[in-house]
Amino acid sequence: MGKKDAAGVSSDTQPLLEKSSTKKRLSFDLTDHVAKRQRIEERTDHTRWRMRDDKGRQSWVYLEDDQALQDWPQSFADKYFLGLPVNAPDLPKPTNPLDAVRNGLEFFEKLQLPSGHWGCEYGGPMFLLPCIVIAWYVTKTPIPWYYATEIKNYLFARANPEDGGWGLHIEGETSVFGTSLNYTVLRIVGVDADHPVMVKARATLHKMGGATHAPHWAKWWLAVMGVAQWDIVNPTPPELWLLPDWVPIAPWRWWIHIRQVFLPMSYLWSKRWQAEETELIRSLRQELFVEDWAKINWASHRNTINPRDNYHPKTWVLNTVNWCLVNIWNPVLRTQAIAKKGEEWAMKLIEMENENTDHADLATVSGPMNTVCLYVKEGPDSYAVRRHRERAHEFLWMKDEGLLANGTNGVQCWDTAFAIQAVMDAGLTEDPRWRPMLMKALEFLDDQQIRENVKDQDKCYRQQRKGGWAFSNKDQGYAVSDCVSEALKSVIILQKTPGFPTLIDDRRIFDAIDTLLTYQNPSGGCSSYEPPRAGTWMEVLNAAEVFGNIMVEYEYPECTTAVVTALSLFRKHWPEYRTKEIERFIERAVKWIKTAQKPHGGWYGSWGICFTYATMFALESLASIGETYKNSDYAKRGCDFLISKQREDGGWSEHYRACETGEYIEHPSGSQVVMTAWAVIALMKADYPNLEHIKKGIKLIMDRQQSNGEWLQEAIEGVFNKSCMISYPNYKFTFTLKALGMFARKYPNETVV
Ligand code: LAN
Repeated sequence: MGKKDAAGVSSDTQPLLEKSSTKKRLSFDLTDHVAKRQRIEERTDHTRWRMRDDKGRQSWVYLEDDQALQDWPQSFADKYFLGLPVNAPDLPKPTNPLDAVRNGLEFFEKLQLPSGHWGCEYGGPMFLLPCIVIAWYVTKTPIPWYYATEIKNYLFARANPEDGGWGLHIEGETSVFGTSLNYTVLRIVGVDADHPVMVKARATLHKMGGATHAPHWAKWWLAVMGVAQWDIVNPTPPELWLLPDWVPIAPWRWWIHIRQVFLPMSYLWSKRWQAEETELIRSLRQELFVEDWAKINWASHRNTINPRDNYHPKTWVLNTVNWCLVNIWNPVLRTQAIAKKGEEWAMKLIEMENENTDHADLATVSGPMNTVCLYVKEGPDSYAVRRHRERAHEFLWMKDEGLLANGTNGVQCWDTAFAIQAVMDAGLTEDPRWRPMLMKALEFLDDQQIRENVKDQDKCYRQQRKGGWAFSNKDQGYAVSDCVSEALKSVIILQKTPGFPTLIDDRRIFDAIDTLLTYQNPSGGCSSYEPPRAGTWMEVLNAAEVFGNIMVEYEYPECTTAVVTALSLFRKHWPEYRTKEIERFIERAVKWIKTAQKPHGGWYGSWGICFTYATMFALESLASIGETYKNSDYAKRGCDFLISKQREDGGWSEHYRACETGEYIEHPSGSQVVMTAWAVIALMKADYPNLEHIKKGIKLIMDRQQSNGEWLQEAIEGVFNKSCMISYPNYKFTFTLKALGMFARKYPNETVV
């Protein structure tokens, strides 16, 4: 890649810190940026975009220079991501599931990136791009014209065709959150207020009450911009970080994402910092509100919210706490010294996060917020700010519709682990045809294993992570129970396959196991990043309004199963290592899975939609201890639940609203390949006896495969915090392949075509 990078890559995406004249260039750009209008075009030339994969750090580069264009040709994967013709050849029509797997792999292999992983768009949430773009604006970070142009195109493409607004996520109904922030983004990237798209969006925003009706996070961003006044923002006092650790509500006990968002929020709220006033900011004050801006009683709108944004209404407890903070704590009791101490400790924690992630930060909300905090604290040219600026590129993704923000800095380790397992499930790991692809994938996971705990782990409230894997890459470095598990399984599978080297030695495998064993909760189940540090009662303090289940960790059938299956595989190969603990862990974990079954027989999914996803995992857990349809009532009821949802055409199709409501809901657009794959995998794991149901599902998956081996994108697959959906585009490859491969191996004599 080095050679390509050297060749005239647009200067705006070139790593800033590698330039000798950075300081000079930046100070020029900053004044320029404020004075001049943002340059924006109708579209960019899509043949000039390239995905740069620097050992699993992904960023999109726009080649303005013709010579660079020739030196760095567009790859198959680049074209695929951009929706350009890839001209993948037609393959012989498969007559059985295993041939369909081979065709699928033929296509999917071409999407493997140079460092050995699979990447993809990880969009869906519509509040992430605003975090990045507003942070750029208030920190006077220049926005390259080709970013501005494609951000505009993406948001235009994603505006609700009826009312012109934007929702919480791409399939969601229009909300004040989505509309107020994305409208602001469009103005920042240079779209005029009288553009028809803006006129329509503004009318919709006003119908919903305008920005005074936005949820907490939007009000916070607008206050940072100076478009709203700080009095409209419910309090986020940084002095909460000064509470002793034993205090039941102390923030270190909150879910990692909410505490990492609260951290920068609290810092800037305390400072009541606002960006330098500009023409645009003055104009937005007129555009975003229904009321006359000068006359708005900001404090009276702290709790004003449009019902569409109010998924989790604030509890009376939180409202009372907020009232006390606003009316007693802030004006009477909060001394300068306390505020200063709180701010200082919050900043220290932000700095530790930067150090631990090399300024990439946990995800796409806290990262941009931290950028602004550092800009305020250290000034525009500090190392931390410049490093944040360049790492922001790793959160952006370019596709046919334009430029969007990913939920994290990629899905590298996660999708790579599933890709390996799909090949394993089809029994093709020893086939020399797939060895180079698998070898590269193994090398990637080898490189991405986290080798050390973070510095001062206890001080910054982090969880043990040594030997683990993150969802994205090791730079981000947050080990997650199921990411560690899936990666570990894939490594063990390959390293135990004849012909593959042992890149990760036993000690490193044991490190992963040691970390995995820390994830079990007293109940037996496993959560995501850390075992829960407080009870679910903490949800009474959920201030975000738009999300559910956000304040603490919960136990999840998905995470629990991943750990169970990883430990089960591990103990087959290393029966001597921490034997008793592993045995007990598995026993207690599966017991918990049983308690989590819903009366209808399914399990609620928190990270995929919804009952179909989690039921697949739960049935796999049961199967891992030998409980299947014929000998387990739990497994039987799980299968019966899935069978009751199978559609006429053999497929399954669950709508994202199931995640919000907790009831299974059919997707109006009919069967979905990914969900069908989840359901048939579940039935096969549970040894469901009536093969006809499984065969019908397998046939649907095969029928949907294109002649070049690929599957096309259908409805959104993933979810978080109950209300926000997120895309997992590689699932249409990894889970379909897994389902077909499992079928081929389990029922080698069955035909489906
Ligand atoms: C993710 C992505 C991966 C996901 C799985 C590994 C699939 C899951 O099994 C465990 C939880 C995890 C790691 C997860 C947690 C929440 C994330 C990070 C996300 C859904 C991606 C984006 C989301 C994050 C919270 C978005 C920012 C929004 C906030 C509410 C802070």
